[in-house]
Amino acid sequence: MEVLLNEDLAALSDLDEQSLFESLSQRFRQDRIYTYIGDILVAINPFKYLPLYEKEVSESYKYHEKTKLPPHIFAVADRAYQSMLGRLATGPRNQCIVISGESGAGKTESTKLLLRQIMELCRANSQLEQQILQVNPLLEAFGNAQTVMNDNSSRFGKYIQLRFHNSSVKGAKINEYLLEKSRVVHQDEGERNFHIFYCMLAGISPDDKDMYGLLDPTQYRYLNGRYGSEDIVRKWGEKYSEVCNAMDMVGFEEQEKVDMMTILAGILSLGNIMFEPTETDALRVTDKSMGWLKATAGQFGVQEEELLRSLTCTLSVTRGEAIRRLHNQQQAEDARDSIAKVAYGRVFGWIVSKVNELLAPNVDFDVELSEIGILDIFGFENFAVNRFEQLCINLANEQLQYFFNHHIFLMEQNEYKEEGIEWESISFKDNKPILDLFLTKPIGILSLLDEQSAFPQASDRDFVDKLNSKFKSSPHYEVVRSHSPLFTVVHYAGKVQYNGLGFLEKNRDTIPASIRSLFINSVTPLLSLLFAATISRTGTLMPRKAKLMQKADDNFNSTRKQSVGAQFKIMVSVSYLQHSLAVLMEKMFVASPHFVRCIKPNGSKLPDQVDNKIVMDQLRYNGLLETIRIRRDGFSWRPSFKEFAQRYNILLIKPDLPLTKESCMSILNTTEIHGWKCGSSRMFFKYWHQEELARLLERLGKAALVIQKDYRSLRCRRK
Ligand code: AD9
Ligand code: MG
Repeated sequence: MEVLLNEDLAALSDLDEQSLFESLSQRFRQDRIYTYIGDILVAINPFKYLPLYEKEVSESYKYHEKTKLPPHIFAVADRAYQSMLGRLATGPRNQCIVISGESGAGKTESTKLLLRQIMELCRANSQLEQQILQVNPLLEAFGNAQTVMNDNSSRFGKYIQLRFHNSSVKGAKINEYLLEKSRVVHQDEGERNFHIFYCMLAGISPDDKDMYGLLDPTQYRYLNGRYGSEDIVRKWGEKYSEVCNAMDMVGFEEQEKVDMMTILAGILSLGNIMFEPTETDALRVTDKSMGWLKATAGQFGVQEEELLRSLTCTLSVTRGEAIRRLHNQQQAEDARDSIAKVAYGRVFGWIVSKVNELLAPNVDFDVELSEIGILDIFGFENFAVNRFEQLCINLANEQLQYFFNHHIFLMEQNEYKEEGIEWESISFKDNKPILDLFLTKPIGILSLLDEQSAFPQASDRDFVDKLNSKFKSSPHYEVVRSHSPLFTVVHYAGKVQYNGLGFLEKNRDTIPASIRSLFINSVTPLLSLLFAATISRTGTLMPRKAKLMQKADDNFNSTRKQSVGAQFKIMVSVSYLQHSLAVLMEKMFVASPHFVRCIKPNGSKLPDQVDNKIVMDQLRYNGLLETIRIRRDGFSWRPSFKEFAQRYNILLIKPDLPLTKESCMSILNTTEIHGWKCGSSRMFFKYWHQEELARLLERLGKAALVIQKDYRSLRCRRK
């Protein structure tokens, strides 16, 4: 089958916004949700089942020629895998697949399809393969939740690294980015808590329900008293067995699962503890919630009095003297919620580190592994109320957009200039100024946030006032006149108004030392472990001492003096996110990238509907028009003379060819490939040249095989 012209938009000669939109929506109406822009895949979320992922389809895309089959997510998997094996091209062996798009655009589904297809491609060790595939349902249950934008919204970012030796997978590693812990204690209208709570309540056996001390779902405040129709509950029940299954497959032990569920039950009970003032200064737990206090203490495996103490007062040590400060009602409720958040966050972190332990490659030290990484973060969000979490999420997306721009526009066009290639510059919407607004030191939004977080007396209002005075003239910032601490950032994907309430507290992300010691003494082994150890940036559990040593040579984290015993600082969360993303970007910059741009067709999660404005906005802010231009006119593959000559000298059948420009030209002159250019140190090729050359090599390989076979049979006959 020959490729239809509009399967690759980089082949469109007549190009403007309207024709781009028309091409995509016309294809979408025919259920052709995938389209290429050269080597980039555009995927429009169909919001319905399409028969695109069956076994035969998966088979047909293995080792396929791109031009012979319609665009597909499996083609991206194939390309990444072949490139990792060095079959397709020169360049770094490590690959990264970067999936972007706003919330609900289809990133997580694409990630799962990619993983599945890569596992199909390297079928080697079926147990490991199954383990890797089961990681997703597990992480989704604990890290995804229903939001108004997406019923299965990722509330954390992840980078999955698949590790290979030659063609077979040897292990995997997950890096997670900033789980939205606040969801455990609060959900906005139309949203839910993390899936796992509903799954557990729906799927657990009556006996286990008694054992964990779980009651009727509508009783729990952290679930907003909302549960669901019978149909939904049945689905959750099924999901629960899937999750349990996944835990078994990945390799969790029975006791660990029990502990995990007990902690979740404890979190639910904790949320129901309410306080009321007494005639004296002290605060007490309401009569009605005394039972919840008891239940929580039982589920967490801690002393009831100790739990009560850590909820109702703070103990600090100043100059060797212990001082107890009684909480007011708000402080007690905050303490309760922060225990819930930190306990959940640690369970999640522990799951990730456990997965990493179980899936670590079992190979000798000197075995060199290559890697395919898949990045699936939380998509850009703009809700009715946008909080600290949205700021972090949108900043991460800002960074990803920069990575895309850098690769597709900046790097490429710089090379044309450096190498003397004639080129008419293509402009693009550079979001560097927006990143600078956040990241410039010492006066970016993040620095100001960290600075204000360090003052115990500073308020969220002070923080927003600071922002207003510093950035009022920035084109990417807007002052909002209001009694509430509001401010607007003009992101690459649109304006978002943030509510600064709670920013400082969330950014401090501290838990009182008393809570830590409460949990360390828990008789639930997992809980005690989670608080005795701390979770490192790489996601592995490390003992506190090792963490402190790491901290010593780590100047990113604030090393400000803390009043002894008063606060146990986990991290300054937004800087932490920033740091871990920067590490990730470094990793991605030295790999060969593959881009998947997901598009959401409408805002109502409906099939067969294209909302012109919503789609057009995405095409615009994703810079798709400019991307098409650069893919059409540009040279996306740029090997050095040495790389090229080394790999393709075989086409001249001259193994000792010098690795020079002249050799490259001679090689290419023996082929019928047109349209390439020669720079001062490297060659410039169109994206499709790579495949043409791969085909030539393959043909040559086959010819060589035939010659060998003839030669062998000749020898046999002679004998
Ligand atoms: V978020 O930033 O995590 O909130 P994602 O990850 O971009 O978002 P997700 O992959 O979760 O979106 O897709 C949202 C929903 O769209 C899924 O739950 C599916 O119901 C639907 N979807 C996405 N891709 C496909 C597909 N290829 N086929 C069918 C799809 N349905
Ligand atoms: Mg997602």
